Amino acid sequence: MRIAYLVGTAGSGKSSLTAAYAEWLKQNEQSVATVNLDPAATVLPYEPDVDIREYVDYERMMLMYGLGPNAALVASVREAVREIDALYSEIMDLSVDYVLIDTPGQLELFAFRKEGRAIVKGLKRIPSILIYLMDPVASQTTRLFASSLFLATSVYLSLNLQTIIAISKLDIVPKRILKRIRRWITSQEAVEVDIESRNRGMQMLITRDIVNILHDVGRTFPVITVSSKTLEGVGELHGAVTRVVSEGEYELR
Ligand SMILES: Nc1nc2c(ncn2[C@@H]2O[C@H](COP(=O)(O)OP(=O)(O)OP(=O)(O)O)[C@@H](O)[C@H]2O)c(=O)[nH]1
Ligand SMILES: [Mg+2]
Repeated sequence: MRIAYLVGTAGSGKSSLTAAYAEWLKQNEQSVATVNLDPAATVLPYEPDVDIREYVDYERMMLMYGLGPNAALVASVREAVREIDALYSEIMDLSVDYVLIDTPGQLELFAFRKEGRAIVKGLKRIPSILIYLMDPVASQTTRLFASSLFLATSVYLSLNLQTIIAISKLDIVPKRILKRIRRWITSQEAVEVDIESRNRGMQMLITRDIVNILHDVGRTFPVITVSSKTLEGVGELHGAVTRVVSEGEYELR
């Protein structure tokens, strides 16, 4: 059994890719289960096999404790963490090859708070990796790209799981933009030239410094472009998942 967490900013395509990747695995005769970790999800593009909403009631959290939407999310995930052993058993009982875990829209809730880390740690007995969804629409200038790379690296530092970057929405984003983002990830020289020609002053210096520091890390992440609508790139993503999983794991401390 292997776990892939799908993590990314709000609307980056986590739930869609969970559905698409699960469909692709089924088409290719692999056993797969999907897990929804978003307590506030109302409609999902897949039928989750394991669902955090069975463990916690997000609406009740809001009403009972007078919480706002984000505080109620934090409280809900905290409550679910108390049930981590039950969650682990439920996943193990599915006895599938691949478990795809769709994480909450609020990236910081899962990636940077102790509740998210506690879930990853609680399920760490199962070899786990991270698929970081990079939204190409939110990465198309050099400055946005630097922010995206920074965020992907931050998630990696926080969760300490082997990471694959999946650039989403391949079918709707112009090919030239996707090509440019891939080039920025693979060639430090290319990204530096573009940063210097497209920015000025402090913005240019900060963007260049961030990319200089993070480029070597970013290059170690496999980068795949995928469409959850057409399934283009999903086979390549699976190839990267099996490769990365066989390379071993990191310890979450
Ligand atoms: N055309 C196209 N649309 C996509 C793709 N992936 C996601 N979308 C659309 O982008 C929007 C957001 O997708 P979701 O899968 O809900 O994104 P998410 O990251 O789960 O969103 P939150 O959980 O709310 O943060 C939806 O309208 C999807 O239909 C894709 O590959 N192609
Ligand atoms: Mg979602």
